[in-house]
Amino acid sequence: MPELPDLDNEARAILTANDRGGYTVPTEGLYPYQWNWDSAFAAYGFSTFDIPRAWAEVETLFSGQWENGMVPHILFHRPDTGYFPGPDVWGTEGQGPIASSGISQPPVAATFIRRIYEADPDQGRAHLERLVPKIERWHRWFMHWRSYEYAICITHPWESGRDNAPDWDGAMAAIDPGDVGPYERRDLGHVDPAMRPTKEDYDRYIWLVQRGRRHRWDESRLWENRPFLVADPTMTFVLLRANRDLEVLARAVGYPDWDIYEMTGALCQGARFLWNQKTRAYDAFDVVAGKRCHSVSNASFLCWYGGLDAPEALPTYDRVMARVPYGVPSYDPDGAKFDARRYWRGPVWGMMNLLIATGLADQGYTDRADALRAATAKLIAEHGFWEYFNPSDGTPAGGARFTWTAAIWLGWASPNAGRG
Ligand code: 2M8
Repeated sequence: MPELPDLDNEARAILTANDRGGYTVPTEGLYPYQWNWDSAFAAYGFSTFDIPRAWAEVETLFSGQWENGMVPHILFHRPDTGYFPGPDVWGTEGQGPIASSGISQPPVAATFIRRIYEADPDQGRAHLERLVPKIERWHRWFMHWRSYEYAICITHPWESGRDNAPDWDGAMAAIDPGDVGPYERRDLGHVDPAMRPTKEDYDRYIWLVQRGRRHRWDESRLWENRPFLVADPTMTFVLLRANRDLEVLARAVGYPDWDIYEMTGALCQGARFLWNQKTRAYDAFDVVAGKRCHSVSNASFLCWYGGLDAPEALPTYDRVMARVPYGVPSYDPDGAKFDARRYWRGPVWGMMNLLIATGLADQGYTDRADALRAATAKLIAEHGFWEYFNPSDGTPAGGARFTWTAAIWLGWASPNAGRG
């Protein structure tokens, strides 16, 4: 195992190497653009050694905000043929100031902006004054266009960030992508197909993009007869926490807006709606089919991060963690769909671990939070800064030299980091 201080240097070198000037790509080759939540993690990583660069990252992210308040999940700053689907497929021209996708991603940004701000409030103030109204408009967009029973929904699996999670299997199976037409995937040129979503998944991903494009990404038109609408624990808990952080940021710059507080209250109600008494875990809800998805995932354990004390979810967490040496698996190892290598259907993701451990620590479940931090540090120290890992034996998977893995090392997992 390399000396830990070397890993700090390596993590900083990864962020610097993935820096494309004002924004950071998740990894060279596989993901050549700016992704929304990756970028917030990148900013968090940069804030441990270069605060101005951290602010530049989030400023660039919000420079892509649409007129309607949405902050897209990908900003296509510079053309790159190595990724599919690119801007030509999304067809969002005229919607935003920068070529982009037509959907969003979990809004972790406000939470990391708060951390960057608190690291140096004087330096951050001017940035906050610009960013707070933009964050508020984005959060409001979720409440307006993505809310069901005050839980936050996704309209495309890519919107959740947990692309091929079993949560969406039922909703995806109900889509007939027969008329999707031919297309060429690029991800399989970078990564072993056993670690990526299947063709059945991709047909539906692209079919949903084509539908958005046909409706010119007009949310009111898209809302009618939605073929895919699932209330997502990731979105709901992440927005709940982000909105509480927005309250703090708004107060810091004297931006009083009672709607922000109302959103928090509504989201608390939405969070409770996601509890599944059968699986004894917080769960996704398929709005189109009108039923719970019965999926125990790593997003189920974001309840504490969302601010719920949720002791009712601890036994399920303990059961899942006892099944693998490297938690938190992205899907229940006791579930029939568990696949230790395939992306969001089993592998462990360091950035999700940071969020889960942050919540556990907040709620006073300190032993579990410390154990998760130690396990994540061990995984990275033994295997490197990979995109995700096999939870059964730690084998690395996906892209190498990955931005968010390096970022969470610097901010949290490294023995030299402040507590996350
Ligand atoms: C993955 O998603 C993209 C599509 O957005 C892909 O597979 O092409 C997900 O892991 C997502 O959460 C992440 O933001 C993105 C970039 O790291 O990759």
